[in-house]
Amino acid sequence: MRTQVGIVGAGPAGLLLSHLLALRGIDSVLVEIRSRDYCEARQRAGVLEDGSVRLLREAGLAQRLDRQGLEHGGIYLQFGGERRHIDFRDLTGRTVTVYAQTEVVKDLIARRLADGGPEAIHFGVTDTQVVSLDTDQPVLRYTDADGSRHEVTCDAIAGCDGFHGICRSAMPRELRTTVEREYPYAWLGVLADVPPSTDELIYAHHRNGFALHSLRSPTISRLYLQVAADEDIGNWRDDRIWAELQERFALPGWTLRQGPVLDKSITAMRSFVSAPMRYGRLFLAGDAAHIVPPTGAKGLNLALADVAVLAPALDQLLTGNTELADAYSATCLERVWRATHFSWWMTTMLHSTPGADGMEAELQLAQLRYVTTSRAAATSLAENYTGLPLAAQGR
Ligand code: RFL
Ligand code: PHB
Repeated sequence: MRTQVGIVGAGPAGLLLSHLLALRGIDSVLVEIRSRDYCEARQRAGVLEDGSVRLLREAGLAQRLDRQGLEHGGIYLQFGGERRHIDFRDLTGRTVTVYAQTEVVKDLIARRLADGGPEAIHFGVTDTQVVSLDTDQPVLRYTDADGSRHEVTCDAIAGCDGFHGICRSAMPRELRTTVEREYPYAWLGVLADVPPSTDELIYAHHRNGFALHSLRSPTISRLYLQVAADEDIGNWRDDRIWAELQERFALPGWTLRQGPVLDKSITAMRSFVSAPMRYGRLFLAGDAAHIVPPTGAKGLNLALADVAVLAPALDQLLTGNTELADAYSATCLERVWRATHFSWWMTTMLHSTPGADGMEAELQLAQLRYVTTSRAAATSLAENYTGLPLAAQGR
């Protein structure tokens, strides 16, 4: 078999890349180890930057997003018994949109299958391999859901297979640099069948630990609690989760509505960057190359931004011009490191570090007071949260 671009992984990065390439008349084969149902149900991110929304709109993918996405003009930061608003619209003229990653993935899968037919995405594959990466005919191998082995000769391969994928480690170890930090806490995420108790997201700093009130729709809330890094989900019955959320969000005159818990899980917190994002004809995009802690709501947005740079670079590469492909890694890494810094900054400002001394606690409060009272400091948060201007993305 032959295709122009082999794509490993049907997460947001791989799916959007396959669509952007199709818009340019470029063929791709997309392979995914999980089932379609699994990909569509996986609970993850919820906030799209202004630039991500525009990217999806320009790619003709925003019909449902424009109807169901909830535009938010700011966030609340809560600490020391007060809840203060950061007004993104006023500070930057930009907003973010709450639209779950599950919905982005559903829209992308539906569109690829409608445009490319059932062969556009191969779900449920096993034993994915990428080889001959330093030649101009790299090869993608996989076993399909019926057990047949396939070998696809490509012009380029995109490794969009997430943090636990196989593509990153297919690059020679001595040519890769990885920088990593694990945080001494995790997030317990809860999906609850109850209307949100807030009009915009609440990021709460509390002595018991951080809490976040987000949402999925006018009837579904998404809530997070900081828990120990090695926490066992079995220790968190629903009534304990609600009691802890009530305590961390407590504010006179405000009530947190409770409802049935639909889903709960624990996510580790880490920062990770592997560079460069290219080896020969293999290009990494999204979580395959970098991970940020979720406090800055950046992971999904970075994945989309990478492939917005990759699609034109591959288009040019296929015509024999390597200029954009040669610049791909550096272009993406500039945005990745900005987001890595912002996500680290939000994370360390808002969480309680186990064993921290009184100095650290006071420094966090001083920073929170500053960012909610200085227009300059608030603008810095707002422009990072809503996303870098598209010009810095190389588009
Ligand atoms: P994805 O979404 O992980 O998709 C990668 C896809 O590749 C498949 N795959 C393979 N396919 C074929 N062959 C192989 N050998 C393969 N190995 C893996 C996987 O099954 C999967 O379908 O990566 P992508 O596209 O780069 O998208 C990135 C985003 O998903 C990610 O950055 C965010 O969701 C991060 N993230 C969160 N971000 C937020 O902003 N807020 C959150 O609340 C939030 N929660 C999360 C998260 C990431 C998580 N992960 C990765 C464990 C919660 C979790 C659990
Ligand atoms: C979410 O809605 O899942 C969400 C929102 C903001 C974050 C992280 C996760 O910072």
